[in-house]
Amino acid sequence: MKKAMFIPMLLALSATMSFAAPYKAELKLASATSMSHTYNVGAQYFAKLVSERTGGRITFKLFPDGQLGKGERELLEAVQQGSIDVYVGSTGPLGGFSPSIQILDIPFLFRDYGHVDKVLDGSIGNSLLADLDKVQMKGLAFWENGFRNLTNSKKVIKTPADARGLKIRTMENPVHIQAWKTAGVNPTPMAWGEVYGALQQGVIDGQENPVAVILQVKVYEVQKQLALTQHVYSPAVLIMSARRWNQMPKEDQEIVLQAAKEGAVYQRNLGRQNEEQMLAELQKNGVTVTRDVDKAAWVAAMKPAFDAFSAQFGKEKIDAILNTK
Ligand code: EAX
Repeated sequence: MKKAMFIPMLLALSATMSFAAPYKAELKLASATSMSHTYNVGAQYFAKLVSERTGGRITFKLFPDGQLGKGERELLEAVQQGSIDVYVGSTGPLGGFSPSIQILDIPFLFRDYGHVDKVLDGSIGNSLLADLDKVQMKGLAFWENGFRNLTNSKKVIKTPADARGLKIRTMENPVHIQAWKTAGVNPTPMAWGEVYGALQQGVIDGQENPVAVILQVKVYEVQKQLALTQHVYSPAVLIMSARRWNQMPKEDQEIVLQAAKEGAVYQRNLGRQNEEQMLAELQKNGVTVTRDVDKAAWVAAMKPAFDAFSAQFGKEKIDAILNTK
């Protein structure tokens, strides 16, 4: 080929090839709980997978302890607006953004962890995550908060009658609020960042959370009675802002999604495999753990809420969850 032709062809070729720099970003990942809590131990594992699989192009900076928002509702607002890139936390306030997810908050809906995994990792869970696309969020995967248990500063609690009249903090979640009302308790919805102080000052008598939160976020320092009511399963979720998600090339989106799923298995097991050890730790810190809770009495006490929300979400949807084997 004549030299005179070669140069213009090379220039034309280089002009057509895209030399865009590979996508690179450090993403802000926020939560309301401590760095030692399963959310952030899981988030470090997730971040490691993504960084390794993108050759270090995509990394994460973790902001635990509500540094970027005093409660999970505020953090979710920030993810929706795109000022936080990734949220890891409970689905408690998420119903205020995507109502369909509140079906998961119905008391005594889930039998055990096996039932939880089949529902959340199957078509029902996938559909609930897909609903988040409508509210500028990309639901990456369900992680786990756990089965919620009741703590208080006053007395041993075995039955709803023991808890009658106590002021119990709940998440900002109408299903939980209704459930506690029907159980004869005074529910006080409150952002997580305000709970420790309110318990310390005696503004509220108790709160309810999974064992991992009670230990790893030091609730035991201000609550010495723990009743293993397991009255509701509390999912967690890893959510990316749609703004950030849409910036990512497809291959990076796939890497992030796969790491979120692998992170879900790892993070769920952190709470499940260590629950007995965490309970022993709580007892060492002066907590009285009541295991012989009258479960049937709690199911009966919260049943009006269960029935009310079955009507609201549709009996067929509830049955689809109950009948998942
Ligand atoms: O997600 O607000 C709550 O009680 C949540 O369970 C806690 O922040 C962990």
